[in-house]
Amino acid sequence: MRIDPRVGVVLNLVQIIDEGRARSVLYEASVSELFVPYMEPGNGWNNRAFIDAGEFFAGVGFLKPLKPGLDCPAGATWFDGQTISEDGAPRLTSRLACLFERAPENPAWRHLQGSEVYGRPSRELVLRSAATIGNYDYLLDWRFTPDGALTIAVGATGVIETKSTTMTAAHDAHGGPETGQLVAEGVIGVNHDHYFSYRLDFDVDGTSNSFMLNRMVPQRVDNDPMRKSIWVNQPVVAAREKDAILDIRLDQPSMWMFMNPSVRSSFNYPVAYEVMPGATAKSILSTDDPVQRIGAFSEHQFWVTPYNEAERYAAGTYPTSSDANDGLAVWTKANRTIENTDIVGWYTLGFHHITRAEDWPVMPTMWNEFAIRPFHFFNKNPVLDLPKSLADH
Ligand SMILES: [Cu+2]
Repeated sequence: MRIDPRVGVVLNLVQIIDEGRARSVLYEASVSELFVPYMEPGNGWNNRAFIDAGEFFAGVGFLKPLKPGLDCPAGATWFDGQTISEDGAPRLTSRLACLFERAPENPAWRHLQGSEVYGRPSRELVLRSAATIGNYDYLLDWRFTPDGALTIAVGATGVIETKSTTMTAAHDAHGGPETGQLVAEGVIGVNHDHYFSYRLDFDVDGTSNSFMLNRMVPQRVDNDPMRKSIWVNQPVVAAREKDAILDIRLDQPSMWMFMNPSVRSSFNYPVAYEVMPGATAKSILSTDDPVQRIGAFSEHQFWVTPYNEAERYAAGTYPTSSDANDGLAVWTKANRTIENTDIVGWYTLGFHHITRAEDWPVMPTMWNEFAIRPFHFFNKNPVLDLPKSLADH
């Protein structure tokens, strides 16, 4: 793990020790960019569409120090990090990330057999940092569990952006301003979105990986008095970038997997890691909106690109005053091949935010998350033999 002045915590060489053998999952993973457009036109507001990592890292630093006992347990392991001062000199800042273990009081598995309940308690290793960008605070978690899953979570808190008004009450249930909500007398919380692009450079048991959609397709059943339909799985390997620009579709379900076609499980499946999307938002702004052109990564939930050293930031390397000629939406127009090579996944975690009175004067932390987990990576449940009690850990 390292702390980067632009994108914060970067995980490097994420591996699992599997029966004494180190197996690679991710070469590198981090936040890549943030995009927070406000929904208020007019002078003083029409420029409020923040590309937070690319615009604000210089001189300030993306992460801010964590507070023991509030952000992380006092006994956590703490990490200092370098940021850049305005004259370009490195500056050491304490407690920019913390690492701690917690017992979520959930069984890793359990089963009632006869009159006996068998099972193992789970635990979590949490790597946490906090970004304060202007008015907002974001808690940024990487949560490892012994079953090989990694949950990536964003907790949004802090103070919402507001504008003043002469209003002291909404006109009626449907009324009030269209571009926000009255959250206190004379205070409007302005509507906006939050988008986080996560860059996930998978190396599942090696660098040459493919991206596979395992589609669930309905099928009619003939000549069966009990059934008329089932669904079957139909795996498709994405050959090019445009085959892997994705959004969750409830009516066309599929599982998204990074797999290594050359490494097989005991049952001859390619070893894989699944990306498990969470609830998310995608931008509904016009694609010709100048701010949306720069934050164009927010148009989709998932993208896959071939590894390119120069492609690290979803809105481009220099987003400030950019003419939108760099970033995910531009790179993927080339529709490069992504099969059996070094590939990178880009997940957009987003949410629309219509503010409410409860978000004032400071917003209760709201968590959004997604996860990755092994799929035919192990040959059986990897947490069968966890210690029987947390005290044995
Ligand atoms: Cu918000």
